[in-house]
Amino acid sequence: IIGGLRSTVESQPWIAAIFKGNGFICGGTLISPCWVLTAAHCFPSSGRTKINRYSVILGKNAINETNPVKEQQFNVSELVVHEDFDYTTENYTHDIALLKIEGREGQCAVRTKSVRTACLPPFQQMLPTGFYCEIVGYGRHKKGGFEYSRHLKQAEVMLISKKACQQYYSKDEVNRYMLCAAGRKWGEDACQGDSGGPLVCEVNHTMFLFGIISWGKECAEKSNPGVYTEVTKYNHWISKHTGLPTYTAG
Ligand code: 4AZ
Repeated sequence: IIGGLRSTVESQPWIAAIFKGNGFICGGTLISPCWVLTAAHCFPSSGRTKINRYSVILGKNAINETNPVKEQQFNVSELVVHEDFDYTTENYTHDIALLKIEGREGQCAVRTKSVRTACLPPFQQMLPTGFYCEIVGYGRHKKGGFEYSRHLKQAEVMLISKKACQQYYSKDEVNRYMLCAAGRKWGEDACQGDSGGPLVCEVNHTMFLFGIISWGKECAEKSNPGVYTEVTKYNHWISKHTGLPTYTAG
């Protein structure tokens, strides 16, 4: 995350850190005790990728630090990459994937001060242009830098209309399955390593997952909004694969 502030898992308890072996690969969001929503492009050889190498840690304040009191660690028992995501093109349509998580004793996540779910907004619900939301992640923290943040970060970004976003990019690149957001003066943005993580928006005092950090041209550059998978286009897909209701509030 470029710009913004250092965060804590207590303020973003739905953040998930996804690892392949010992290496951190992507962010994710806990949407129910057993399911993490993330980006399809985190799983290159998609489809039937070997899931036994992946693990998910919830309640993690920093990638290089371990706090057994706050953290909950899981294996991945199912990986569902969207059927229509095509890794071979430069096109990031349907950049969405689900991980079913399973602890050592077969358990799912337990709600604590550092671990809880974000809600799924209703199908096709739209927030107005200019609405402020939060992005969260462990990725690059400096414009032009290569280093990942040592701590969880969050930043405020403003939703941009699809029309405006298609003018910054193009109609081919930004379609109806995506939403765009940018910092107040382009100073806040998601960056490499933040992919898969949440764009959450507060509605009725409840945090809803509206976007999955997906792509963008560079990071925090003027006229290059961040592009997100629009979660409210996928309620039925999520429900079909998880058995969750299409809308989860409270
Ligand atoms: C990435 O490489 C990435 N500025 C994610 C988000 C953005 C750029 C790159 C948006 O994962």
